Amino acid sequence: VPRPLAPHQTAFLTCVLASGALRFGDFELKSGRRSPYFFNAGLIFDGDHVAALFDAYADRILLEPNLDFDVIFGPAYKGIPLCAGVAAALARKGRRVAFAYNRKELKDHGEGGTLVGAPLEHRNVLLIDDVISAGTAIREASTLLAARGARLVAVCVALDRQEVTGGPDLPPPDQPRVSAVDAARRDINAPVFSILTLADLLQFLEDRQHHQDGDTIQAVRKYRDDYGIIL
Ligand code: OMP
Repeated sequence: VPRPLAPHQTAFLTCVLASGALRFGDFELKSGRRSPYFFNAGLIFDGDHVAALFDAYADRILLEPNLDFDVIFGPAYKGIPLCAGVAAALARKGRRVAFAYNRKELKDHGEGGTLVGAPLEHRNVLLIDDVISAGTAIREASTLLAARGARLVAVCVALDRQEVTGGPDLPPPDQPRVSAVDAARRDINAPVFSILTLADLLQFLEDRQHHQDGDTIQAVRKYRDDYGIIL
């Protein structure tokens, strides 16, 4: 049953399409899968687009019930502007939280650590990231947080690609499909939620079919059928 997209989802889609961060074509993913769509959050660099992106994260986070966190953590590099921007957007909406991020390179002088921003030990932390496919990126970030004594409360990503576990080969038809997000959720022991899922994206493309060419929609549908969790 199709459900209408929420205002923050429509705002996010408008932003990622206008900025060119969401593209259709032929892309190779980290997993080796070839995808007809790709979300590159690094292409959202205009002030108005990035403001819309931060607001969309903040609105989605505020929709999540019983989310008890005091720090937003953004893994380097793309998570660095994200955690600051989303913390600022949340403050404007009346929710005050701190932010922190990591450095990828080790510093042997100055502040001496690989973390910048709010202290994480014994703090309730919300991890934010751009995309989840296989869950590798959020597993790595969760390991880093655990090493710092942080309590990971939840993960918020912009786009959940809703993929099955496994590599580039098509999942064997005779075996049950395992959702990569569910597997990651179990490993990190925290819920994962998103601004937009692949199902939402497909619904949006289908609803405004006169704007999007039919071949693109077909290709995204085929990708969902090939590598998606059963919806
Ligand atoms: P996983 O680590 O497999 O969950 O994939 C997430 C990462 O894949 C992102 O942080 C990106 O580095 C990259 N990625 C995108 O940025 N956009 C996409 O649409 C797909 C991927 C990807 O390679 O799967």
